[in-house]
Amino acid sequence: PNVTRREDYREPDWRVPEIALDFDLDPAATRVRTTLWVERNGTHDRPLRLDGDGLTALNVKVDGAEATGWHMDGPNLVVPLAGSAHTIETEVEIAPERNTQLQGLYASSGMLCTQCEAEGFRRITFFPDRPDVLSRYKVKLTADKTRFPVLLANGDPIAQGDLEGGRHWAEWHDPFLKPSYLFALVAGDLVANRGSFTTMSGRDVQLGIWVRAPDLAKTDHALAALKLSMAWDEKVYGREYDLDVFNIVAVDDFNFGAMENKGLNVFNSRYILADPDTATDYDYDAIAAVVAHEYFHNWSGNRVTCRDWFQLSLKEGFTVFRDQSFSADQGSAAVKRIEDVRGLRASQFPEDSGPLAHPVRPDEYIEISNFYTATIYNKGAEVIRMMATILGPDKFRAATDLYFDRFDGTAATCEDFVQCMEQAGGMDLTQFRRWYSQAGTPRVSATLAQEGGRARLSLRQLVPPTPGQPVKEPMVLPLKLKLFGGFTGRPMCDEQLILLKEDAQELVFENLSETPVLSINRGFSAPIVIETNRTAKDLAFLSAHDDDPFARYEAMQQLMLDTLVTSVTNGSADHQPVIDAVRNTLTDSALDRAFVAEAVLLPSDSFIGDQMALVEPEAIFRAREALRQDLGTALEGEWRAAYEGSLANRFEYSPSAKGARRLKTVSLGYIAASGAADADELAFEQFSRADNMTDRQGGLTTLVNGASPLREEALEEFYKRYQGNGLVLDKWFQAQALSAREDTAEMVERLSAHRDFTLSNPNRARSLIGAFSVNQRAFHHVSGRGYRFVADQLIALDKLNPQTAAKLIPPLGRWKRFDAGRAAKMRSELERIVASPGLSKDMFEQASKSLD
Ligand code: HT7
Ligand code: ZN
Repeated sequence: PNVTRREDYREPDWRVPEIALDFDLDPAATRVRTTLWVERNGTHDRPLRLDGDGLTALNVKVDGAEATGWHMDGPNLVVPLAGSAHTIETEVEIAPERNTQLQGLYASSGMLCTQCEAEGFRRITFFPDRPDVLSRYKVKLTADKTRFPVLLANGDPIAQGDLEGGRHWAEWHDPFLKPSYLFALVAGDLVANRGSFTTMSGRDVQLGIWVRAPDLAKTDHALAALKLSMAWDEKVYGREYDLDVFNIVAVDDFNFGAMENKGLNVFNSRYILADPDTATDYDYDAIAAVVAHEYFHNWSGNRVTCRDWFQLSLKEGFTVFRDQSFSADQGSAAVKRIEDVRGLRASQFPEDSGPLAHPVRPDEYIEISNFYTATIYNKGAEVIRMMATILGPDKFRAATDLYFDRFDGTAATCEDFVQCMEQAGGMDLTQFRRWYSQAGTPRVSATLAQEGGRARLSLRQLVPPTPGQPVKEPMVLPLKLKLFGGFTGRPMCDEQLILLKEDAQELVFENLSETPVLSINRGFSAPIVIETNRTAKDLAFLSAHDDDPFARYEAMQQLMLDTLVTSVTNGSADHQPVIDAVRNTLTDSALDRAFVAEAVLLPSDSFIGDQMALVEPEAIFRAREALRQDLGTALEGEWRAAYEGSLANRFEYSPSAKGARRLKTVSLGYIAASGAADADELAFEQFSRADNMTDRQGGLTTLVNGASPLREEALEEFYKRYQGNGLVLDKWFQAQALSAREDTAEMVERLSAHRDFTLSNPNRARSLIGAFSVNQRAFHHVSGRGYRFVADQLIALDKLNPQTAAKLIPPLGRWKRFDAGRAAKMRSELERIVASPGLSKDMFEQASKSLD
């Protein structure tokens, strides 16, 4: 397969300032008539090349006359042109109902919708399908009025009318220049939850959340989140919405979370639909975050888009940073930061240390869809966050204003963004740019040594080699730090921001009156791994006294991790320091319940494995269970008190009620781990009496990890209650795939034959296959059955939906971290995948790179 390289970027040969699309919609055969107004870009004699994917040109006209000189070059249409400006008309026929890839125009639960990012527009019509070709779109949609009473596209509605034979039409114009990946249409039998928003300059915007009629009652939360997002972007970034309408449509079959098409966002229904009976607090938060993310793209992505796909993090990293800041402002900023860092460590750190590691601005790809990664999104967001930290809030805002003003209506680069930061920040970010070009998570060692009243902090950084990048230059690492008196617990200095730029740097602190304890990388100011010479006592001290909540959480995590790693390595460890520290946090009534729930949770099996040169899944599982059991037993009274103290009367979605529910289920987990005789009944009672999905799921997952007969009863009851609800059934599959039981691999295999399991719905495929493959103990079952099962499923899924299949490859690619027996089995499954007949380029790229 072809490799696309960043260094090969060239401006487009032809611009397309205007396009008119005429769709005659039908699930079996949709006609697409396209008119392009094209202009030669510069002086050259190259023909017009229009990308296509699976299209047959039924008709090609140039300047109104039937054209003869055109030809196909593989999937693409090539039209020789003599002058500098022409109109080109093409006609194709496509079959949305046969589109299982969910790219281009496809059918989902009776509606027709599109997904064009990154290269799906070429599956709809011939076009220079690249993000630096910006056009003004006019779209006409015609369809059967009974099946598709609602016809939506980007921009503002212009006109509509009825036709003979039960058909009708609608026309939409989008006045803003946009690339083809932001094109969208939706046709379906839909209803809207409508709202309105008055922008800061006083314009009224009509809002609509479109769903199928039975789901209408589940759209209030998404609509409220949209209004909050619109107000937040005005207040925090000075960015106002620009069209008269903003529509969101929920669809059941979707490869990703959502899509920011101009004025017509299309969402995976799991990020829209919520009511207390079917959505967890996690779902509610995710809905608000994704609604905000897609809305924020209107500026960071749509008004200013990307020049080429290597610049993807320009819009994605920045927009994730924006949605993280938005969510932090809605509730507890500390808990949000903990959740984001946990997510980064669970998905991006492993990517950065494995065979698929790539820079935030990659240098090459085979299939761009494989680069919608945690590195582009989440590490990209950390890179923006570091620039915001270095510049400070006022200069950062001045820099983003400059960026939006300077590049509005254009396709920009990461370099353009950094230059705005430099100009408004009045600083040189030459070395900082390495965050865009070097892959790998930097490792920093921080050693504090005391000599009388003076302490010396020695810092060293190392950026590990990654595929294609054996040698690295030092990065700029913004580290927030502070010292605390180990005796009095008092801060010994104000928080400092230091920039670690060299391989090694030293800092000296004078006039110290007591032994200092180091608090470093506070707020996770740099996305790095940090090793310190802090003792268990220091960590326990910080977990109780640090005045930065993140650092407090981090100290507890490090204490737990050190204990667990010792236990895996030596067969046992002293659990007492962890027990004491957890007791301290759990009984500190001044702390927010949501924070407590995060702080007392043990690191996951996978994260423990990530700390070890050789991952031993069973030993890790045993060590973690032993610590869980000891914590459960030693603190049983405290867990019960926390459990009872968190029993809310009625469901309410508020930060404090969410915190209480979270702590309740965490406490339930520890009570179960203690082996208490009534634990199963307690879990079942929580499960069956719950008035909300968070509590119900908490009870269910606790039972699913165990062996009580109530386990089956709860699973059956849950299944019967939610049989018709796909999103909730996903939770049923996922809970079982994530079970800590010994026989999970076997059960998951059985579930793959369940009548409700299907690979054709991405959410369902991810709920079983995706969840199972991150269940370290089950997936890495020594027999290799987990690897075989996942490979079989992915080979089958690739035939339907290569994008979704390829995204599920990474867990198999971590073979280097495991013993020779497991590594050989993982490799042989990857080899089997690579050798599968008709393999997609998506899967080929992921699986073949994973073998290196
Ligand atoms: N910008 C959107 C990306 C996206 C996507 C990418 C590949 C395949 C399908 C997709 N659906 C949406 C989502 C976002 O970051 O907002
Ligand atoms: Zn995005």
